[in-house]
Amino acid sequence: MASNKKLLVLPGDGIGPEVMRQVRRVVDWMDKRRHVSFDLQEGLCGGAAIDAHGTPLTDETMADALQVDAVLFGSVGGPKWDDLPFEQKPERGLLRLRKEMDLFANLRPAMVFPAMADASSLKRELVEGLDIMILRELTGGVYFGEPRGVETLADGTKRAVDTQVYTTPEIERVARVAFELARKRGGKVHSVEKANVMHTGVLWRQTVTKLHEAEGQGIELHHMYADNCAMQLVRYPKQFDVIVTDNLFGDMLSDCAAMLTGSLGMLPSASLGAEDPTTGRRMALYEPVHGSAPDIAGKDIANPLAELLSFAMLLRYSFDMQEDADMVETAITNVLNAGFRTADIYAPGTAKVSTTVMGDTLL
Ligand code: GGG
Repeated sequence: MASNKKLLVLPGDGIGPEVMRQVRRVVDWMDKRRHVSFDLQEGLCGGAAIDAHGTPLTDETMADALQVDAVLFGSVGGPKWDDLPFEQKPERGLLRLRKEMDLFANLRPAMVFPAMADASSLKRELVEGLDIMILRELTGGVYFGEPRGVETLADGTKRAVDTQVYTTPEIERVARVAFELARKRGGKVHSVEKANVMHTGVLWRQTVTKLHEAEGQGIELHHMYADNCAMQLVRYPKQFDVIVTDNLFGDMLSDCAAMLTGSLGMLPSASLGAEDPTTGRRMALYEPVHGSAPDIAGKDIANPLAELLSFAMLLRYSFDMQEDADMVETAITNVLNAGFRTADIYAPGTAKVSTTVMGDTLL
């Protein structure tokens, strides 16, 4: 029977295909046991696409991504492609997807599972029950700003330039998502920038303040410098509910928050575009926060939970399958409660298992 749930799976490089395999097993399980099927196609992105087609993302795969209901992504990159020119590197495939799908809102929840409080880099009492949402602006800022590049000056010196650019509409639309999220959560937003030293930071702060006055009724808004936010995350993380910040600071602060949850291998993400006012359709890509981890690729030791949690977010946000999303998250809670751990979250007294066995146990 044809499914109306069109899904494009892009496992990517390194540990991407290994962790994605465990999601595919859950998809098969759902098909057999819950009679939920997806119109699923798999494609290449990153180094895998460079090897097969000479480009990190073909136009065909880009077109597929634009017409499906959701993309489930793995990870890209690796030393094999380090020497390629910058614009041809594996990461450009992912950045092109984000830009052309206009996925400006990257939701990165950092949640501490009950059984994982002792795996955190902080003391149990500081992280027990922690639930933070980091909202990273994903299609602007220094990752995309022009001019950018490297030039060689007359004296042979090299000069590299990246440009941080933000406009008021770009800031407004992500801040609006932050307020919407906070309204459904703890009602608090920390807007994070460097208004003391960056023009984009000043504009960010002014724009968020103005939007808050107009649309942020009932939301407690705080402004914080990014360096202070990094410190506060490791000092007293429970002060945060929603953190909204730019592309670069969001990348760094969410890795920092990952260690509060025990491992980067535990952090999922959802990248969402704007909702089409007539169809209600919204472009979406889901991926673990972690990269391709080439040092452990092919060893069957990677943690598949961030990819599985990303799949649960996909079920929740793109397919409104709340019960199935709950089921995946509950299964993850249960395997952790039962003491199963991949190497990155292993602690004495727990059972160290491979990627595949973590998938077996979850099923
Ligand atoms: N699953 C995340 C991933 O593969 N990251 C590699 C990458 O391209 N990172 C750049 C970024 O996230 O900004």
